[in-house]
Amino acid sequence: LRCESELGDAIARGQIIVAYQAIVDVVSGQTVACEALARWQHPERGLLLPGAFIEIAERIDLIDHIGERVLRVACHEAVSWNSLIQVNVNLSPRQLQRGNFVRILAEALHDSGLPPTRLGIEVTERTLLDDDESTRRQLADIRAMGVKLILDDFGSGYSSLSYLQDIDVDGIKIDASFTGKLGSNKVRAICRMVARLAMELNVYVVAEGVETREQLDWLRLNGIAFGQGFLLGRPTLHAPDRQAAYLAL
Ligand code: G
Ligand code: G
Ligand code: MN
Ligand code: NA
Repeated sequence: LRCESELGDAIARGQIIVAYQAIVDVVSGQTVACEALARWQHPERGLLLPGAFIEIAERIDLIDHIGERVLRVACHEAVSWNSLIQVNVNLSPRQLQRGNFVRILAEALHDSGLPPTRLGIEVTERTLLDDDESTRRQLADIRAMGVKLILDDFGSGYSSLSYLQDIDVDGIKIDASFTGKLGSNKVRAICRMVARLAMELNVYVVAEGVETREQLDWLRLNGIAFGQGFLLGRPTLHAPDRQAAYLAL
């Protein structure tokens, strides 16, 4: 595929850019954090979403480079924003297999001047599947630096609960597939259970994929403090708005 050979050059040519999507306090509407999302500014095909290239990048072993690029750009841009919100970067499992991620992270923080406490790393259950000593140590090292660790897509895998038992995290993100089905009694029960679990573990919860007013109201009334989704803000190529337009007073 032409895409594959172009992807290597894309990184070198600075065509991998970063969009930011707000993570919002569902009560106040204030943006408290954001998620950095890779975009490929393709010279002919326009702005490409991760669905068009992240899987390819993982397959042909370029995800380390893209991940490092997104990390560096996100740190560099976030340090110049007026607001001091946290910026979360996604980590692909491959990036931990190399064993040098903690050094890359330290460099990105040092070179940008972003305080570690303003950075979050989102890991999925896929990252934790190869449950080896090296993975655990690197995740512990990330937290020891003061960087937040967030379990992404929570509930979508096979052993969400056992991962929570095994590793220490600062936050969890409820997968958008649950948020989209809050009309179901079962899904509401699951989400209330996750809110309770998070409270007892002293971690914060973000519901992903918030698209409707009804979903937002339900989260607010059921102790899920934060939301992310098109209702609260689309990914943008600049700093996210301080206040979700939807909830602006
Ligand atoms: O922006 P969009 O919603 O299309 O992103 C789709 C998915 O691609 C997200 O769920 C996210 O996990 C993944 N993704 C986006 N940017 C990155 C990145 O920089 N690194 C990795 N590993 N995944 C990313
Ligand atoms: O890391 P993760 O793959 O969960 O990233 C979230 C992805 O979901 C982003 O690529 C973003 O563009 C997408 N997304 C964000 N908000 C919404 C939403 O409200 N609805 C839908 N369908 N997708 C969303
Ligand atoms: Mn994510
Ligand atoms: Na997610």
